[in-house]
Amino acid sequence: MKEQDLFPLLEGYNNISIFTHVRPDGDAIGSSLAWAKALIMLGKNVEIYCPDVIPERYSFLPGYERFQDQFLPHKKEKLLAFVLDCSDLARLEYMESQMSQVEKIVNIDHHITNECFGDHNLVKTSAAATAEIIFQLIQENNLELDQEISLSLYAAISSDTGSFRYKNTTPQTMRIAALLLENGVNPYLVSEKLFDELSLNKLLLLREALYTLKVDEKHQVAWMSMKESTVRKYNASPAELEGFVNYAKNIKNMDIGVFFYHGNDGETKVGLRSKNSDVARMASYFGGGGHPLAAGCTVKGRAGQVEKKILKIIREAL
Ligand SMILES: [Mn+2]
Repeated sequence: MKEQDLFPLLEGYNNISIFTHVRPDGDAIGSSLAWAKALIMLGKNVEIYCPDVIPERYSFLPGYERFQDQFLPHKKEKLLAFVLDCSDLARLEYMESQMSQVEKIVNIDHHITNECFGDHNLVKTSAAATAEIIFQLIQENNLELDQEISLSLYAAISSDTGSFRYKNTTPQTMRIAALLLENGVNPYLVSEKLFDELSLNKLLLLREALYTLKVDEKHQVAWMSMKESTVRKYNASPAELEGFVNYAKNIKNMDIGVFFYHGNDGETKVGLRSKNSDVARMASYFGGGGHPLAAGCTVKGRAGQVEKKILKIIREAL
């Protein structure tokens, strides 16, 4: 699908649903809010769905309160769905099964592992963030790019590029960011909210995580873990663990950082980050995916056993 093909498609629908992935990041949230606002300004009825709680740190984004975690469409209405920033429909967790109520799915994403599950697929792996593709959609179709949309897009791109520091940051990323700044975005507000501000809970959880830090200097892997019960002890949400894996990855002479989150349901969510190795490939052994340098998977089994299994694959792959 090309950007210009979008408009004829939109003309056939008044009701549009936007979906994004579980454990939503800044790109998932910002892209959804920006695209929703653009469609609302076209006169569409738009709902936004995410099978998870939206972290409070994103509450500065206009429309934050619009996210819903239950998809209950009116049966009679013809529905067009946009699925944003999802490499596959399983990322919508329990909402995946409800997608049968949708007439057409448009899949917009930048993950290299994207399965092209949509009726229309706009997948650009060269884009640093899904928000870059949304920006292009808005521009190519001459839609209005107001200050609210600009803020959401800027936050999304800023989030997926680690504040324009990661390898995915391209000259095009900077050109788009420059245009968004010209539209009145305050870059300090975004970096303060996304990167500097810490809740006390997050800091206390980080202290717990750092106690578990282990390193394998030979294989240049460092890992940390946390149990769901620890998160509950602080009355916190697992979303507060976002970014912890980077502390392991960032250690000098380490290549790969791993974070294990052991849920009470016997499932471990594994976050993988790397400086140089393809961790998406490692995650794919366990049915996961992501980007070469940032990936994840979910593995069933006893906590200790899961950790051993994952570390074994990493050591063998290196
Ligand atoms: Mn993204």
